[in-house]
Parts: sequence; C-alpha cells; structure tokens
Amino acid sequence: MRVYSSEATKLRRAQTELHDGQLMAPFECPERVDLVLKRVRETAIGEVVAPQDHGLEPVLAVHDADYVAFLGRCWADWQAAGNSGEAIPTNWPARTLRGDRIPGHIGGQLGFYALGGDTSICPGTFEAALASKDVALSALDHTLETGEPSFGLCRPPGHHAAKDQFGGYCFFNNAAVVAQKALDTGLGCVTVLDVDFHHGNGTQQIFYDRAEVLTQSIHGDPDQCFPYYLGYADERGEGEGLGYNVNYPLPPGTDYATWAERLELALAEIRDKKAELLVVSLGVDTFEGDPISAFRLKSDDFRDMGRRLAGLGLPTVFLLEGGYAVAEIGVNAVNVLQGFEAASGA
Ligand code: SP5
Ligand code: ZN
Repeated sequence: MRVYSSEATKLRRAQTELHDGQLMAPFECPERVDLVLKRVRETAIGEVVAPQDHGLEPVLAVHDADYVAFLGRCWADWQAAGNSGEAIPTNWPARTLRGDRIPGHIGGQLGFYALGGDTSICPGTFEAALASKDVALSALDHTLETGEPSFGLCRPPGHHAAKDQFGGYCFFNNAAVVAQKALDTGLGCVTVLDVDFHHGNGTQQIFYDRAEVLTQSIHGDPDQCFPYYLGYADERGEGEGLGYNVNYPLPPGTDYATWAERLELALAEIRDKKAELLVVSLGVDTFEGDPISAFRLKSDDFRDMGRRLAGLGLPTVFLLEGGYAVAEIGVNAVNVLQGFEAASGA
C-alpha cells in the first residue's frame, strides 16, 4: 500500500487546548505523525511518498470561500488585534443570538466559524491544514490511478470540519475533499466510513442532502460524547440524500464485539448502495487506552477491522483522523492497514 506523508503537516504546533476546564498541552500534537510514520517504516507496509500540491480548488468544492479566507488570515488578524495568546473562541452565535451576521472583529469571526473551544489557532495552522488535504488528495490520486489502497497520514485531522466551521482539531475535511474530488473525476457513488471514536459531524453535514456520497459513522453516543449536538441515529439524510447518512451511536465502554456488529451493518449498507470507492476516516481513538475517548478496542482488534474492510473488495483510501494514545497510535493505525492487506492479498 502506498503511504503519503508530509513534514509540513507538523507546522501546526498549538500550545493550548481548553480541556476539562483547564488550558493544557493539546492532545492533537505533531508527534502523532512521527509515531505513525515510525511504525509504517518498521512494518514496511508501503513506500512513503511526499504529496503533490493540489491547490485550493478541491477545498473550495466542499468548504465555503469566506471560511477558507478566514482560516488563511485568522492568526495574523488575531495578532494584529493585540492578543498575546493563541486564538481561542470565547463567544458564539448561540441559540438566542443572531447567526446570520458575521462580525467585523476577529473575536466575533472566530466564534462564528468555530464549533467549539477545544481547537486553538496558532501560527502554521493554515499551512498544516493545506498539507493535510494534499496528503489526502495524493492518496486518492494513487488509488484511482492504480486501484491499490493508499494511506494518507493526514494531520490535522478533518472529519469535524463542516462547510464553514472548524473544531475538534479539524480545519479542512480531508475525507470530504477526497470524496468530492472522486465524484468530480467521474465516479458515481463514493462512501465515507468514519471509524473514529467521535461522530464525523463535518462529513455528515457536507453531504447530508446528497445521494452520491454515502456517509456512515460509528461513534460514542453524542448524548454523552463530543460533539454532543450531532450524530444521533435519527439523522438519516434529507432530500435526495435521505437514507444516505447512517449513524451508529454506541455507549461509553463499548467493546470490539459490539462495535464490529455495527461495522457489519455499515458494510452491508455500502454493498447495498453499490459504492465504487471507500474512504475510511481512520481514527484510532476507539483504543482502550485513549485519553479522551471511551471505547475499549484492543490493538489486535484493529487488525480485524482492517480484515473486515477488505471484504468489500473496493478501491480504498485510508485517511488518519484521531488517536491520542500516542505510544500506541502507530501500532493501532498500521494494524488496520496490515489486517486489510493480509485479507486482500495485496
Ligand atoms: C479528530 C478528533 O478525534 N477530534 C476530537 C476532538 C475532541 N475534542 C473535545 C473532547 C472533549 C472530551 N472530553 C472528555 C472528557 C474526559 N475527561
Ligand atoms: Zn476522534
């Protein structure tokens, strides 16, 4: 399997994350890339290649232009406004306020474009997000050209980023950018399967009213888990997209046996809808040792996950999402890829 990785994905090195009432060192750190890459090399799972620059056009195909422009200037504007710390939103267009007006002040813009306060914007954030989508798009190119699976070592992750919102450590929705690009190159039906512990709210929102992309997510029940306000089982899509979004919320403490039952339902849905390309939003924060999540998958379970995914027999692009047990992130992510390869004979 081909692996895409870029040093530029490490240009974001935030100092702060507002977590459990404290400002702490972020869970989503650049070391994650090095640790996954180390395991990729140890296992020789595939050649590691630098991505090609794909420009902003594929990003603008799923994200609003004003949002992309905001991300591009946020850090400079935040500094110019005299702030000394990192850009953290503190006010939002919450339910009783107006959501139809974008304020001129950077503080107001930050809240308008943020879905939460967990993701500080710092120097290098935009550049790292650009590199991350290039990693994802280069992985797609390889899979479309050769039919071989690819792994994009994306960082920052993407699945919480909506058309015009960042948060949950995500800025550009790498999986959505890739799915849309695949449609634009002529595919008829693409599927994004999100196995990260957290609901893929951004991917769901971007494709909610469309049937060309089947979006599914297996995740911690939003009644108890971030992102709290999306990811329930009754969200099935709307308009032409009705039936093309499926959520599998599971309670904290869920083990692999139960998790894998939901995976089988999701795989049956993919077969039923006759998807031509599988994009896996590969978060490994379902691991039992993850510091911010609550499922109980063991490292060996990730191999079995890969085996089951291979059973679809589809061209497949894996894109890294979450996973914060950094000591095990490499083993867990690469176990999925190894399980996939062993089962597909690739
Ligand atoms: C890509 C990804 O995995 N993003 C996750 C972002 C989660 N950010 C908020 C997490 C809040 C978790 N609170 C858990 C409390 C544990 N004490
Ligand atoms: Zn996650």
